[in-house]
Amino acid sequence: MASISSDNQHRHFENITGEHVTDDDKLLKLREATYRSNLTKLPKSIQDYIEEKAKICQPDAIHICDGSIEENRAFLQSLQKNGVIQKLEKLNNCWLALTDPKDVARVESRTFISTKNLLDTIPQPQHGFKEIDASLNLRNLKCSALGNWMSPEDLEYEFGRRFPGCMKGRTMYVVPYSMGPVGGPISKIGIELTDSLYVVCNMRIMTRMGIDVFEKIDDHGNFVKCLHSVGVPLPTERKIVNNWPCNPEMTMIAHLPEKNEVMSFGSGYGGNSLLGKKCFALRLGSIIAKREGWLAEHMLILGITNPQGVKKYIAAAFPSQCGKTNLAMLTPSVPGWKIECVGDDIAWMKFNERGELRAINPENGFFGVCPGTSEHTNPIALKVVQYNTIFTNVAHTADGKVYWEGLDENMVSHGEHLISWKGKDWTKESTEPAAHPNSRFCSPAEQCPIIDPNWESPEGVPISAIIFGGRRPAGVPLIYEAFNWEHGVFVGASIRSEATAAAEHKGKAIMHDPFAMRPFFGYNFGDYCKHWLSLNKDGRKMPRIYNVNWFRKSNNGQGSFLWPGFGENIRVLEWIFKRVDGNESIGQQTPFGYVPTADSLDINGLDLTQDQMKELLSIDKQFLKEEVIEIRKYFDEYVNDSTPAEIYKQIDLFNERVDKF
Ligand code: GTP
Ligand code: SPV
Ligand code: MN
Repeated sequence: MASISSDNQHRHFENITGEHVTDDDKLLKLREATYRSNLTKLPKSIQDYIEEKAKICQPDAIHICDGSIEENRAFLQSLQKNGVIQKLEKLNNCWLALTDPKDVARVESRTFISTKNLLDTIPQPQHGFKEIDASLNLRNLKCSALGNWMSPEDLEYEFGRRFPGCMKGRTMYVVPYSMGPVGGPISKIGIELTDSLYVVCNMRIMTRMGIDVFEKIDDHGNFVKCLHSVGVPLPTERKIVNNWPCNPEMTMIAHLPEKNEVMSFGSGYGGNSLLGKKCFALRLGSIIAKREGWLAEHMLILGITNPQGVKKYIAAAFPSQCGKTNLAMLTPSVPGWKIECVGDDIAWMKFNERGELRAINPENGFFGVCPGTSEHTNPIALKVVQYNTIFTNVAHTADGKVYWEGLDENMVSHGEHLISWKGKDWTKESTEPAAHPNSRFCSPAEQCPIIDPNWESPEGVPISAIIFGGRRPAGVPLIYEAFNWEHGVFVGASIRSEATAAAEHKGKAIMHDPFAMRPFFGYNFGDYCKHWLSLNKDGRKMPRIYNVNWFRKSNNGQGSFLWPGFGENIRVLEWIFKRVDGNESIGQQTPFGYVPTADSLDINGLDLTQDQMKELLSIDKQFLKEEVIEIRKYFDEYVNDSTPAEIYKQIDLFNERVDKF
């Protein structure tokens, strides 16, 4: 293999102090090679992949990205020149992209896995598959409540009517990247071929992108192959809105686990196009993890230190837009406690030879929800987004600041000139939101002022507790602890949560979202439960499992949030910390699990009455009865024959506890 390496430490992000950065000669020479797209200097397996796909997609040019600051500057300038992004003058090296309003979120209905056997991917639903929606343009797609499947033959057909010639008139960018620290024992490599420069610039923030990745690639192709196109070859008859080419009618996000490949067409947004994230790190990741005996999960990872200086790490899975980034960056309201952030969306976790569960954050940045982020809710995130950030679909001020719902109502009352995500003047009388509900910031993790000192530790941090949760306006208490591992797996498997704007779902229906992974399972959910259950082995320190609900509302779900949330969530983490330390006296048994005994949650200084606290922890027999029925029905109907016996045992035990309650 030709040597393309960089053993020197070069800066990855712009230095806000403006310090001048120089590179050494060796690196400059490597860059020259990549700028000239010198394919023959790349590992053979990559050359073959690029040539194979370039032959089909027929780009005008191929650019092999080196990941340098200089290259990134040139890319941003080009995006600016072409009207894809605009500079936010009041921030430091920050940019705003406004998309075609048809391309604003993940499209779950067009996302699927293609394997030879359907059952490898999804369970057979008891009442058969849903009717296929012809407007999807996805032949014979099998859609279930737990993911979608297509046969390799049908995928070949769908690939054939999308990708040939799809990059005509455009450049194919080759993005080499690592999920996890480059070369780490848990890390994995991907190559994304894309015709979107916006995607390249976001991938550079979200992953470790750069030529040093090439060094880790062997001739057998030990990398995940990711192909992405916005699906608008040039010249085009299509009306391109906001200089954001996309092809919503033909969008598809396909995964081929048997070939370690992802093929994404038609969308430039978030999880549809930044293929290292959901496609690789979760869907393909969960398959690799099962095969190799570890876990790839939709989880944040945080470090928590008590006033005595004792530190633990916790992982937490909440569905999209349910509070992971906020919890990962929490500013404690209780003095003496400290939170440090390892990751805000994805965890790869593996038991080591000492039986400890070790977790890494495979990402390199945050792709965070903007609306609701403020000095009060998440002051840390606000610091992170001050520089080197790409915002998408937020509102802005005429003088180059950002704005979104919840950020700072003074900006509205002081009469700042606001421009909505749709590019229109916006005032508080406007009937549409200023920022899209799924508008996002994309920022480097290293900029987080509370980033954990071990966040890039290749072997990961030790996890003492796993938290599940979701948006449950009624019935589910603020916090409870599972009785044991098997019960904890059942708790994860029965997560339900209100729909959010992270995907195309409309309204606020309570959806099942097991393990917060429903849109991200790479394989049959029944097998996924079996895999989790199989992890409990002698000699392993199994983390305790919890469930939280920050979103309970008064008046049986009809009123306003009962719990203040955000920085006050430290009070719940404190209870968990003490339980993990073996303080059994602060928990009492209920049908859900152990909930805090009266007064064991510190609510000192909170504007919360005893009655409200009672309501937050209250448990209603009628609600429980309906919950048991709903969960059993869900497994019967959608997991069907794939349901492990242990899950039915847990449902029966839950039912018995409810009967006795
Ligand atoms: P994804 O990036 O889509 O996976 O979302 P996420 O799980 O990281 O959610 P995030 O932390 O971005 O929060 C989503 C929304 O929920 C934001 O509008 C937050 O302000 C709001 N939110 C987060 N934590 C809390 C909380 O403790 N209480 C309340 N009431 N709202 C919260
Ligand atoms: C999510 O939806 O869980 C996200 C945003 O984190 S996206 O990257 O679009 O998947
Ligand atoms: Mn997420």
